[in-house]
Amino acid sequence: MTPNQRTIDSKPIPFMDRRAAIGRSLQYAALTLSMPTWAAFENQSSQETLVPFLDMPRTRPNRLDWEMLTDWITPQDQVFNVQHYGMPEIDLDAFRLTLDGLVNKPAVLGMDQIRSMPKKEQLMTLECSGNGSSKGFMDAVYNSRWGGTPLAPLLQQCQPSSEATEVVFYGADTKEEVLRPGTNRELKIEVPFGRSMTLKEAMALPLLLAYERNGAPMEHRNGAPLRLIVPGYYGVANVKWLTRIELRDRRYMGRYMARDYVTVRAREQDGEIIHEETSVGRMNLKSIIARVTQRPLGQGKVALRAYGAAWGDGTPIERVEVQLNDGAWQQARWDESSQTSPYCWRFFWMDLGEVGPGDHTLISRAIDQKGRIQPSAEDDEIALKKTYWEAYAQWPRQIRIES
Ligand SMILES: Nc1nc2c(c(=O)[nH]1)N[C@H]1C(S)=C(S)[C@@H](COP(=O)(O)O)O[C@H]1N2
Ligand SMILES: [Mo]
Repeated sequence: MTPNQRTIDSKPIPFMDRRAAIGRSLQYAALTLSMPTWAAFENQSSQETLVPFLDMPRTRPNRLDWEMLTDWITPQDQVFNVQHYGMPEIDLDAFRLTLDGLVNKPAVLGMDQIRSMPKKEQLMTLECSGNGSSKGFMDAVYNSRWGGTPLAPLLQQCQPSSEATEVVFYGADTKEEVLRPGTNRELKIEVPFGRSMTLKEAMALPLLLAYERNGAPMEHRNGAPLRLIVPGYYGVANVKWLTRIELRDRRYMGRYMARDYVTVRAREQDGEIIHEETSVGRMNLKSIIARVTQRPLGQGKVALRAYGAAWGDGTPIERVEVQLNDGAWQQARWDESSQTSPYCWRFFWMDLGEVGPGDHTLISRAIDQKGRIQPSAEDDEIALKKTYWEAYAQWPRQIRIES
């Protein structure tokens, strides 16, 4: 396996101890002048310096660097990758997309044909549903302008038969899966990575067959030559190296639809605990504080400011609130430099006023137009969730102001 073929690393990343964090704050102090700015902050002060988080893992290549976040569209060198079956080798000349199954007009399309179809751009924040499940896995999210052709008209051209209810998307990456391992019913099957949705959903969502990211040809690691883009859904639905779209009349139960990326939640009903298992699909409302800065006020006091991002399933986010220590929730301001698009994150910022030396905790929560509030780790919605997928709880950030 080459380093590129590694799937996400589930081992915890070593965390900085206190001394290292202080060392880092000194290192940042020296970097003051080059600290990135978010364009909209009219009143951003040149005296602002970064207050490093005490619990932030080291920045890794090809991952989002929250504290240095500047761009609304994530630069390619901060884009993470997940591929459960490794990266497939693809012969670009021989590459074809097949649309078959319960359609009256199956199609086999080369990339030239796909590129000659009507082009559309779709802005979308893509997040792995495991992102936020631990301190070591907080950086698997990125925002892009995807370019490609909409799927719905193409499906229509293939004339789905009246029995078709399900659309399955397969990647070129395959692996041997073992069912009922270690039993006398053990079964080994070679399967492609696959995900599905109902035909109704596939026609209603603005799905895109994408071949560009940010106006440039998409990179192989992001799914080139062709990937599915599913606005409002977690990363797993966005099948890379898309080679086949199959229509059928029964549910697809592949590993990443039905056995893995399954969320288990407990719920009490009539005094009994019921466990619900659902396939990871639509994204949840989420926000995070990305960066905290301080500005000296004299006599050991500083003024704190927090910057962050909020995103969800496409429902407009009404507001983000920030809490300092055990204080009241205060409404943050939107960063007007970042665009607004329903399927993308929005950047926010908030002045938190004056604080003294010591440790402080900052938390953010998003609230959407349906009235949903991003839950805390203690709320049943999260506390009774048994699996780590869909990690959208409020995330407390710890900082230390040195005396
Ligand atoms: N073909 C294929 N597509 C895939 C996967 C995969 O393993 N194979 N992983 C999915 C998961 S779990 C995530 S989070 C996203 C990551 O997309 P990226 O590598 O472009 O960041 O790809 C999705 N698409
Ligand atoms: Mo993922």
